[in-house]
Amino acid sequence: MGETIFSKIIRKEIPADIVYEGDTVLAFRDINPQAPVHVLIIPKITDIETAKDINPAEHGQLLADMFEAANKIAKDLGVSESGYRLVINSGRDAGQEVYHLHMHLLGGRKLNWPPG
Ligand code: D5M
Repeated sequence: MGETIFSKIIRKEIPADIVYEGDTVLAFRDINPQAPVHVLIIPKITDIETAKDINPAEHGQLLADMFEAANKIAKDLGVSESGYRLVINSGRDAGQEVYHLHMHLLGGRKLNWPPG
């Protein structure tokens, strides 16, 4: 269950520009960047397809790990002070393309609101 292109990145079967790796979380640059800094932060487990599949009782530590990674990446890539956006596209109307939970970290330019 949950086999996507991101599973192959986790298994290092296809290349990715990895900026962070922990026991539970992997982060790599988006192949189609929408900002100077555009990183995808993903759980290494593959059974959370989208945000609605998150079970806080089961996944609480994993979510904390994802935010810990985001904070570190933002610092490492120089956007922690200027600001950045964390986005989870969930489902069809949000334009989710890859059904493996992922958080976008976008920064390095002034971001518009509301998003398109
Ligand atoms: O975003 C899915 C994102 O995943 C989209 O911005 C492109 C990115 N993507 C797809 N394949 C790759 C690979 N192979 N490397 C890096 N980034 C990739 P969504 O929120 O589902 O719309």
